[in-house]
Amino acid sequence: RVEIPRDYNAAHDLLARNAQRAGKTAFIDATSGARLSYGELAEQAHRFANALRARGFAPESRVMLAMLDTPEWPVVFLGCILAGVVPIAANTLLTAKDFEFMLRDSRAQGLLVSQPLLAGFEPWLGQVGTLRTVIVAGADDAGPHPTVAAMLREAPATPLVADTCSDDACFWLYSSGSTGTPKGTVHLHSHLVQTAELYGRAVLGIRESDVVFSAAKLFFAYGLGNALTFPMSVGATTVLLPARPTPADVFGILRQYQPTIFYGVPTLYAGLLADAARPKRSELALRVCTSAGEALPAEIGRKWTAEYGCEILDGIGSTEMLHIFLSNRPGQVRYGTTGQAVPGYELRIVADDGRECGAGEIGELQIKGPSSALMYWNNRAKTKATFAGEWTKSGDKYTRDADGYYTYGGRSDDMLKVGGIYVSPFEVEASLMTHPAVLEAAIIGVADTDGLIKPKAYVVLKSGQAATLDELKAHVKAQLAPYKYPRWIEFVPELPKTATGKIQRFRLRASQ
Ligand code: 3SK
Repeated sequence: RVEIPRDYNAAHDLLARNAQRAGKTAFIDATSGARLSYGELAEQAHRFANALRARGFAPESRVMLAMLDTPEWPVVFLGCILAGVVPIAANTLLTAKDFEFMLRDSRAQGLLVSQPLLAGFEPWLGQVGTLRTVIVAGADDAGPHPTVAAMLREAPATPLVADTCSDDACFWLYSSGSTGTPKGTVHLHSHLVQTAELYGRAVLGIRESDVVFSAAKLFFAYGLGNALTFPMSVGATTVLLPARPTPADVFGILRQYQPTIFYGVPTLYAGLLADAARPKRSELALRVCTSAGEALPAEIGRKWTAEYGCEILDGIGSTEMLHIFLSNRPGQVRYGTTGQAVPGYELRIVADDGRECGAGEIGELQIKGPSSALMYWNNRAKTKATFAGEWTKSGDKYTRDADGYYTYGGRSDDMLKVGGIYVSPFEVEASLMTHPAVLEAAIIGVADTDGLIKPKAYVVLKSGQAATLDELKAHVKAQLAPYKYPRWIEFVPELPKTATGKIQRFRLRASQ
């Protein structure tokens, strides 16, 4: 456990750690090639903090970020925290409906949105009464809206650090809910640096000379640690990519910028290994790779190590715990397992009757550690169900062997993880059922040929109605975030149900 002083501001700490590295590159935009040094980052973050104050954003007010990964992202995130304003990093892949919900739920007074995303927000933003200011990133002029660039020009660089303490709310992330309703997960000032020290430094061994690239975006807890907290905690350099990474993008970055740490997800590793134009080992500088989001199939890990001579440290974290608490370690990797507890976190596996499981027995993984979120905003029932005193329930089933290695055994609920992102079956089912030909639908996760989970739909059509598979897929794609649509659809005469009418998804899973 890392000791953090009572009077503490997380952004100030991360910037102060690099005060002697003013000339060193902190962030590189892989698309434009633009670089931001640690000195520029500190100056711009303070300017942005002053600009927020000048516009009336008081400490503890909230601002939502719907921003692409560019060097402006850390400037505004850290600037908010310096000002005591609480940034809410939101998934830019979500729909207008999701954003409207999150803005109303959080009562954010400001929205920071990247110029290319603005058009999707404008038609409905006026209806969110609590939102006072929309600030546009990645633009010099955004018509009626102020821009980050103009705010930085106009505000002084005078150091501004709000009077915060280590237990104050620092930032939020929205975690996907099992009903499809996102939950505002409140993290404290002490949490960023805890994850950097316990996982970034102690497991990854991140150091000043590292160059890092994360396929997971900064708005994910995984990406935030990978690409902002960990590199800033030691003065390393981060390459950012605004777009969703294709294998060609990733290999382009690995070749051009020579990252030493690459943070991926299993689906992407499978895509990279299948890329006929993949580089040779000698063209890259990788020393360690990580995987999270969903269990890494052992075969993908073995193939990657054989090809690139570098291990993938498969681990698991959560939005609630902020980063990885269970992971393989360099030199001790056992593919097919999620590794061992990250020192600083305690793990236990609990059976359905509340008993702690012994070796080899399956149960729910629970975590105790210093980065556990304070609560879900405005959601007492779900807060109580997840944060049980010092222990946080993961909703994941695990077994532990006699050596302390943990193996994933599925979810405790019906949620699936697709490409590392939670998908609620209820949300996809509800979307399918808005199609005029669909009577009922059930979604389960099914492994593709690489062993990676994707949504599969079982659909009951209304009597006398017809629909094609492509039509139903397109219907869901038009309503939900793109990764949520069912890759396979099977028409069935009826769904298996309990006596009280609940869909028995476990019976559909067993029929696979
Ligand atoms: O999905 C994960 O395993 C994960 C890892 C780090 C941080 C957050 C998450 C959800």
